[in-house]
Amino acid sequence: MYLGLDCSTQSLSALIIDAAEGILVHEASVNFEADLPHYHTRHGFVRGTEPDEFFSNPLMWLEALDLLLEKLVSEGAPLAQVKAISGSGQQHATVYLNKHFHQALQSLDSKGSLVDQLDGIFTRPVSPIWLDSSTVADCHEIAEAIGGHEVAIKKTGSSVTPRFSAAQIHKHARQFPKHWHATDCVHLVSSFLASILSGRSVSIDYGDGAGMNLMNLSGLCWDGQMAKATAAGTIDRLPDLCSTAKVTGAIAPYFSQKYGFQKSVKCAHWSGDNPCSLVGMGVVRPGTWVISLGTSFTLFSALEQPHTDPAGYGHVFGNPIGGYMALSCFKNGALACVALKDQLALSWDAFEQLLSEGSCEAPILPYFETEITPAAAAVSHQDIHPRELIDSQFLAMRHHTAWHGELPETILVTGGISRSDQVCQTIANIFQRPVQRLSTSSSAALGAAMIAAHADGHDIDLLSELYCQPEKGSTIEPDPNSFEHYSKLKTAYTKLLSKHVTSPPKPTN
Ligand code: XUL
Repeated sequence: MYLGLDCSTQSLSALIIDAAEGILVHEASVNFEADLPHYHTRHGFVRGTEPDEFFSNPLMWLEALDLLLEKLVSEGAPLAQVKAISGSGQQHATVYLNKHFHQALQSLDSKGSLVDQLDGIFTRPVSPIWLDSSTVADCHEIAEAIGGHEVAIKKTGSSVTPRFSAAQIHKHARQFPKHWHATDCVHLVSSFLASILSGRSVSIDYGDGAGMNLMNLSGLCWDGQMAKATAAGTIDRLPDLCSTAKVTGAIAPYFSQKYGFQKSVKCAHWSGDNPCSLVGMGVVRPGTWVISLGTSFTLFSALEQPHTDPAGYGHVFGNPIGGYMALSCFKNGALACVALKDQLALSWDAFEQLLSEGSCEAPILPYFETEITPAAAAVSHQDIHPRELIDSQFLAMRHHTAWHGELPETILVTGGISRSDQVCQTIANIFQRPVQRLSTSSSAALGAAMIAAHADGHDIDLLSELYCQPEKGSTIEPDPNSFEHYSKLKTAYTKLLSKHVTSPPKPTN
């Protein structure tokens, strides 16, 4: 059996698969806001004092890990039969660790908790997360130092991007030089939690490493010029890079003694949530697009060779199984839907009902928060109809993902909001392609479990066949009668965009 963990913005989840039987054995989750209220988060994060600053507390992730494993034990999950573990983390967020980190990991005592034993390892009590876009000035400085965004796009697959790790590190080193000086090591959420499980500092994988603006895509190594432009000493503070489905070693004794894992359980590297979802959706080979409808909405596809977005908003990451993936990320995803639902005091059922009745005559700019694709300020919306929001979100997605290339035959959807039939129909109509749901909505955790199985010798194509089949009868066909209506709305959206977003779009956000 194989365990996949997923540390997303809002929760830490576990999924166990039995790869020999091709079945899903157990699922459990800890919700940061509801289950760990003493971290005072809303949706798993807190806001900083500056506009567009978003943080999470890395201790919260550690406490969630103990809590989740306790939960799995109390629910009778077969932890003793797990052979390998991998995981997925929200991308880009950085964890700042001091020199005690290494020793602390080696001397963990299973009688204590992770939080009690590891609260002294950080040089920074918070981690800036992917929602943070308070680093625009830092991006300008980095871009200027390297000779422009085009250089970053060519080297790293992305323009210098505010939510990416390099900009976060630049800002931290600028604001708190002493704390930066005391920092021995910078990890991502994925490599940080992989290190905790392994009992030693492990590598960052190519999938998530590519979301830092620090990894040279073609060389699969840290880029000296990017690191130098980020902050003095960045390169010395970065762990090594490595391919994902490779074993880091055996699980730390803390976990085998406390939660009943075998001592021999293998830990594989973790990756970012989007690279893991690519695996969990069974699209590690080019030709299919996935739309993931989580906290952010993302559209991604596998690539054989890096292929970048000329507008500077899209990204290229590593594919955990080899090769690359293309991704566009819309910050105003599920959070915008929640904001409107709350504003109108609706239940999800009522929201869905209104979607089925309403029509959108003119698109809006669907930015309840500062948007990243395209870089745009929040817009204040009062009394809009859910149909106007949903149509506009997917018109925007269609517009900003043209660089991914030819439309695929089918689009796969995943994530919480994909449970809405109305949303899936809207995607089918706007892209004029059939949309299919897979049977799991936890594609990142499933992808992590599949990576663990693959690292232990299972064939990835076979695993995809076993676990990544569309739900029976889930295909939603596009309505050909909607084509004209959405063609008009697409033109209207492009006009609206050109009025509000300075053109040409600047690759800074
Ligand atoms: C991708 C991105 C988000 C986070 C959210 O670039 O920023 O999808 O990974 O989990």
